[in-house]
Amino acid sequence: SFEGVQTGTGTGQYNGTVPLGTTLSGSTYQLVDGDRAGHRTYDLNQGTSGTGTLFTDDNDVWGDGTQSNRQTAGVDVAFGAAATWDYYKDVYGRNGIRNDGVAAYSRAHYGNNYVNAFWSDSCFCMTYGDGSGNANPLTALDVAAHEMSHGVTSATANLTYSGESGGLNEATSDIFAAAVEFHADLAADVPDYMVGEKIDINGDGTPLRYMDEPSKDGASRDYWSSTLGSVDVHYSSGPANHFFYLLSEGSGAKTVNGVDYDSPTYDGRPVTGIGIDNAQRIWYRALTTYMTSSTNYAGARTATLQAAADLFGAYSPTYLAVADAWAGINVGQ
Ligand code: ASN
Ligand code: ZN
Repeated sequence: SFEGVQTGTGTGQYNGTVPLGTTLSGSTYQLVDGDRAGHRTYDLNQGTSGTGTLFTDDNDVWGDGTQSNRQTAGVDVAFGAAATWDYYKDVYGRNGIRNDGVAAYSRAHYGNNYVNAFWSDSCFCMTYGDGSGNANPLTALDVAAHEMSHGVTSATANLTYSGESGGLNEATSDIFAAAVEFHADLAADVPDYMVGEKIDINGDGTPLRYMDEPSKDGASRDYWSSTLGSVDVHYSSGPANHFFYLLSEGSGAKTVNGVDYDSPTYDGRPVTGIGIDNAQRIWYRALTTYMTSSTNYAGARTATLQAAADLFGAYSPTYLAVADAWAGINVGQ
């Protein structure tokens, strides 16, 4: 074969067997995605700084689905970055996290027993731990999409990471994590309205967060209240995640892709869903056009109504559904 952009094949722990953008340099394939601005994926080899070593391979067949194969985590995070890049490109015409055509990079195998993943503006990179016992890596598609979307939020509304704006920042990452799952539509990771359902972070098979009824995690809020800004941003995200679920699928009992949801509303009044395709467009336009660093829940309502008016018309059924979904979480009723 020729030097340059290649399409490899990888088997991840969570994503199944997926195509990978790779680059052939001499006789060695590198996990460098030439189709997506050269996004690079590194093996930190349990280190906690620098970039470790670039993942390389001699036959462009990567990972085997087991965590003991070091490439497996690399496959999942490289695919997650590619799927998220493609989501923003395909749905919004966004050319990378900053819309400047520049790729971030990914680092897998961070530290030991590190049960988290994170985005960093300073390195413009994503980092993934291997989880408890280095056996449950935080490398699933929704985790990658969540972290990469923190970069998009930083580059756009730049929602301050505390108080109500912090909850909206976290919710934005959860919303696009779900949207990326639906866009990628993997057989191995069937799209859902849960976050972290593949990584068994609680050790009992439950997800990290639920969007239909966030309080099912035992900590997240379902509804806005005046004390919302004083809880951790991963819990004050709950009402906005709940808004997004209500707007997408509507209130009450519903089965989506085999998962049963039962989403309540604050005052018991029903909300009719508009579908996730329209709901995600409204959130994206609100985030990138109207929200600012200090936007709170009331401001997010205004921003999404403006976005819905732009996209679907003021007082259109879609616009009115946005108002109903905010009322469903006790905002602006
Ligand atoms: N995984 C977490 C998040 O993206 C990391 C953090 O709390 N900063 O929110
Ligand atoms: Zn986050």
